Amino acid sequence: MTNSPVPEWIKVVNLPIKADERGSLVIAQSDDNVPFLIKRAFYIFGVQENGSRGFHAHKANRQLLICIQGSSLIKMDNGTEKTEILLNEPNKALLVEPQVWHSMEEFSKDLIMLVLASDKYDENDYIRDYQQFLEYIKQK
Ligand code: T46
Repeated sequence: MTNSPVPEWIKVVNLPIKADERGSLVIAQSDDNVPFLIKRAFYIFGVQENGSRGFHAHKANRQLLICIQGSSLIKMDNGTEKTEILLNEPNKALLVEPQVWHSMEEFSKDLIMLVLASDKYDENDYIRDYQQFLEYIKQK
């Protein structure tokens, strides 16, 4: 599944890299390669090998996930279809849209995952129960 074609409801963005003898620089810019205004950034590190996080959906918040170091298999479920994308390049970004149940799994030990978000943190934006998620999207 990991290398199968990306379904149309999933967007993978290859962020531009500027590389020279000093090293590499990757650019993420609102309304350019990030399709929302970035209001928040957070990152995840110090994970257990093969560990996982997430297992929720957002009501409105949009996010771009980037494994700037290491790798993780991102599993997504829109209530009808499920898919998974391996993030394993520091410039490969995955757009996780609202109302998509997602989990980040199979962490490499050296993982550093950067997340750019369209909204400030609001716990009321989270749906953390899968049955409630299915009910929520049915009402939409
Ligand atoms: C997501 C995936 C990709 C805050 O107080 N502010 C924040 O901005 C964030 C992101 C989290 N928190 C608190 C909420 C929890 O008490 O930090 C704790 C850990 O958050 P959570 O269990 O939601 O972490 P993950 O890794 O399961 O999910 C995170 C994001 O929360 C979520 O939006 O989509 O990364």
